[in-house]
Amino acid sequence: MSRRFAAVDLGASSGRVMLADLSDGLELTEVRRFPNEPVTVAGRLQWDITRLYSEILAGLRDAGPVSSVGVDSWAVDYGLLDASSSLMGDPVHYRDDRTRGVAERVAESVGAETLYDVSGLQVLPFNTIYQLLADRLDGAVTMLLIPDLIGYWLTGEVGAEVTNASTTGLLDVRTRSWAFPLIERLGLPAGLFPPLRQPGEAVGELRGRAADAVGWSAPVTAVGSHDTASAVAAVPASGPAFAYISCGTWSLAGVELPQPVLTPESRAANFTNEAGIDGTVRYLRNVMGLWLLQECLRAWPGSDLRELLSAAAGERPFAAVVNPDEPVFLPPGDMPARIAAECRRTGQEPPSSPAAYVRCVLESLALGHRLAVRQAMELSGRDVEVVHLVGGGSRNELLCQFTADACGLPVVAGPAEATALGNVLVQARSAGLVSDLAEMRSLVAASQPLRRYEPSGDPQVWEKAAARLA
Ligand code: LFR
Repeated sequence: MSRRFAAVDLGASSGRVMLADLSDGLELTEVRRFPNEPVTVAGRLQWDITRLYSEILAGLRDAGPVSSVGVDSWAVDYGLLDASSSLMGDPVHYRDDRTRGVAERVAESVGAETLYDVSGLQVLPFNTIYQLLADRLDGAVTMLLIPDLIGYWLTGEVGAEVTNASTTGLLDVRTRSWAFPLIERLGLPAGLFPPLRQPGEAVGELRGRAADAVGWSAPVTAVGSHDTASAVAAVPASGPAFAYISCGTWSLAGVELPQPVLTPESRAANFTNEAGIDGTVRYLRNVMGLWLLQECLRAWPGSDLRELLSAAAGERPFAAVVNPDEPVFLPPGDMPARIAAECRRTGQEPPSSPAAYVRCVLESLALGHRLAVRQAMELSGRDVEVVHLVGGGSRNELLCQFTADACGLPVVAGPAEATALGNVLVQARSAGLVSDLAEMRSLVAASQPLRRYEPSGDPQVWEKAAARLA
């Protein structure tokens, strides 16, 4: 058996097929990277899923034969299959506004406490539960979350991988099975929800037209198919006293726990208990993340991120800060204009140049990281000595340093490709090459470049800035 594994990793702004070789340590190479550009069709923001699928096939073909393939993506979104197992339409993007008001209605009818007690999930307007209630489900026979849909097209096998299923709001946080009493109470058809599978289990064999297009076949293995679950699995921590920030389009900031935290305080702070691999709980909150920066860059065509970041380092500290999690920042659109409006609303002068906007975004995000890490520690009682910042954001030196300063804790940055690493390591474990989560993490620590940032400067200035957002 070869020691090569392929990871299909779909992010909200780009997808990639990565190849890992575990013959001698752990070597990861990028085989193919492709943009993920949502399309608005008849006023609805959608994922171009067939385009993504053809990129995946091309990437797998380029990767050459492997021992196994794993697929992960962003969470909550899904495709619906009809009675002939055809996709009923492109999956709708979680940033589409069709769920407006749905979460409030469900909280009124079922009770916010009940929902949290069943699923342990933070309320985000786009959770699958609210999307399903906003959709027309007539004719729908099966709901497949994005990685499960890709897995179905590759193998013909239907199922729901549990880490991603935990982001639907319809999985029982205690039993990790579908919450059928809640599903029925909401009037959702129970048959929509396919059997659950665990990370590490077989999905099926790459076959039919998919195998023809790829030119070889291999087993597809279920991984932590929620990208954040894979990223957390690859955090290069050596003991339990760590927090993590999986920083890309979103910053997912929290701690790893053996048990969920379902207290009223945890619900009030909108902390989530998502399923991690091996029964762990990803106790975290979504912070708006680099989306703020990505959308600024989209508004400034021709701008150069490297130049902006080095100019931002010289801008005046804390000239303006915003709460990164304001719901106005969620949809796509003119981000600088929304940041300016938010500054005015909170009595601050808006930034006056792109570099000043970038400074504002990075300081605001670091404040978001600080709050989420501190609350995760307080609400869970977990001691934290170090913050692991993984994902694409780990390449952003200014953000890493601000995060260390804001949290008052050392930040270990990297790996940038934590998600793909977590994906392949779960496959490698199923192949018997790695023993457990601890060994997976030490393999990452030993093989990937990491950089440590010590907290610097006067902690008071972050304290004061945080107070401005309170
Ligand atoms: C990160 C992520 C988050 C989820 C968001 C939407 O890529 O998966 O964990 O809340 O995207 O699906």
